[in-house]
Amino acid sequence: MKLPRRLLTPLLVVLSLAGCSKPSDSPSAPAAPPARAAKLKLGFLVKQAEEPWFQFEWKGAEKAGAQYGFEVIKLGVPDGEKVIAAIDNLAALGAKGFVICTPDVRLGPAITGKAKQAGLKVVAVDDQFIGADGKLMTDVPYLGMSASKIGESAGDSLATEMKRRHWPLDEVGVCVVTFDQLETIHQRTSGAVSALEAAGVPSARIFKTAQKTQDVPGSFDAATILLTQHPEIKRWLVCGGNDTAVLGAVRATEQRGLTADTVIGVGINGTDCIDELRRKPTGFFGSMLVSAPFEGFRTAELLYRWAKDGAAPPADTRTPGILITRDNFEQVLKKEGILP
Ligand code: FCA
Repeated sequence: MKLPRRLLTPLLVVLSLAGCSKPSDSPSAPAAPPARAAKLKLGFLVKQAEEPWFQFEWKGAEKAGAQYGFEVIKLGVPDGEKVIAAIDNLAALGAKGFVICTPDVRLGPAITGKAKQAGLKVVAVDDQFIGADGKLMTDVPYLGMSASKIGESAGDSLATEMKRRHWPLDEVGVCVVTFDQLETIHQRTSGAVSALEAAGVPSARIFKTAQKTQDVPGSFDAATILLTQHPEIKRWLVCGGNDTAVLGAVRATEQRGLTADTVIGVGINGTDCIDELRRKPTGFFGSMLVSAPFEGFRTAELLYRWAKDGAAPPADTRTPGILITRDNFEQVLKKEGILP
């Protein structure tokens, strides 16, 4: 009879413990069963462990681990030193590779060099490495969102909601919170801008403002500078590279007395705005949801097959996004396995 692995594992543990505890009962006793093969270990390193997006990626990776029988070592790596230390740790633990969303894409060559030395395979998730020549390192398997398309959908959603509310275009400004050092974020915000222009918003009313740090305070500060420069604008559309970029900007509009009636913000990720969408309407109208659990599952699965069977992952995999708003988020997030 073939026992499911779930049942077999505790049984083997019990058998091997029994074997160990009575080694000399009888010289003719059968040898203890061979020790259970150690699980293959894979790292999953993320730049911002505090961001729900990355916690959901970890959940997805652990689901893959449970399904295939490998161990996921989750590590937060907020800076370059932590990345290098994490790779050393993984090597010492006998891991076979890691998935990483790096804290700085320019660390690409250092990460791949160090991983090679340690015999670890690398898959990049979300933020694609930049090589010494300043170009994307397309030789490292990468999985991330379809950034331009998702940005365009965010821009389309803003334009649609603005038109539904019959906002006069000459009262509207667009606040675009950027973080151009990341190509994926650059593509998202550029996509949003193109869609807004295509929907008739004049380029002269579209204003970019750069985050210094990729978090709510970073975008709050960036947006505050912009809002201060344009006191004449009474209605704002807000977009940015992810949910935190839009959340910070919406908080900045509130600081200046603007409300859900005069601000429409659409984020990207869909994981970092759940509490916000549960609140009474705010200027944060919705978000382009991308499946973080799927990204975590798939990258871990690809790395596992590579480490175990030598099956190299595809060079570039992209994931889609869909709009969530206060009307549908509970239902969609449940369907995606993000809410229980
Ligand atoms: C980048 C952003 C994250 C998330 C991810 C898919 O790493 O910083 O918030 O959007 O891409």
